[in-house]
Amino acid sequence: MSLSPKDKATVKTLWSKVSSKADDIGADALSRMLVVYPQTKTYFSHWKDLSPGSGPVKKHGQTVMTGVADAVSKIDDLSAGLLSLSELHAFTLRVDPANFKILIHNILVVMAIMFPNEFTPEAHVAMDKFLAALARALAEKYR
Ligand code: HNI
Repeated sequence: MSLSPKDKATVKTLWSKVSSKADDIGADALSRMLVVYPQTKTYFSHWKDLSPGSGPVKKHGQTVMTGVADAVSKIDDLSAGLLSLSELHAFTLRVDPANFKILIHNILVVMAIMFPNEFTPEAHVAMDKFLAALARALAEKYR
């Protein structure tokens, strides 16, 4: 499941094509997560409006995608690169790591919808591997 040098190059190429729309990807992915997997709403009960495309959903979608962009730049060592973000989610936010898989699934779905031409089978498998590695790195501090 680890990323080959070719997978890494493919992720970087796909990211370079989609990153200008990162805010939109984040907003839609987070919107879908909250609708399709409503159990995830518990972490955001302090928001006034959790409906798709609301202000806080857009803002946090942006925040999450900043984390994804950061992870792309640290693709060679995600465990070290995402250490403090993992600690934040584990110890401070106490997010159940099962939810990482849910969010990355939604990010993948939205990329496929928004970039059907760029989302080739090869790009799909590389991005899927990368997001799974990102989720594993985020879950690292839970043990
Ligand atoms: Ni997550 C805050 C990145 C998954 C709940 N999250 C952040 C921040 C980043 C981030 C970046 C801001 C950190 C800071 O303030 O220093 N989160 C990511 C990434 C993923 C992810 C890259 C996986 C792709 N987070 C999740 C999931 C949940 C989640 C799956 C819950 C379902 N995150 C939160 C919460 C906060 C948060 C809650 C604090 C937000 C707030 O404003 O209260």
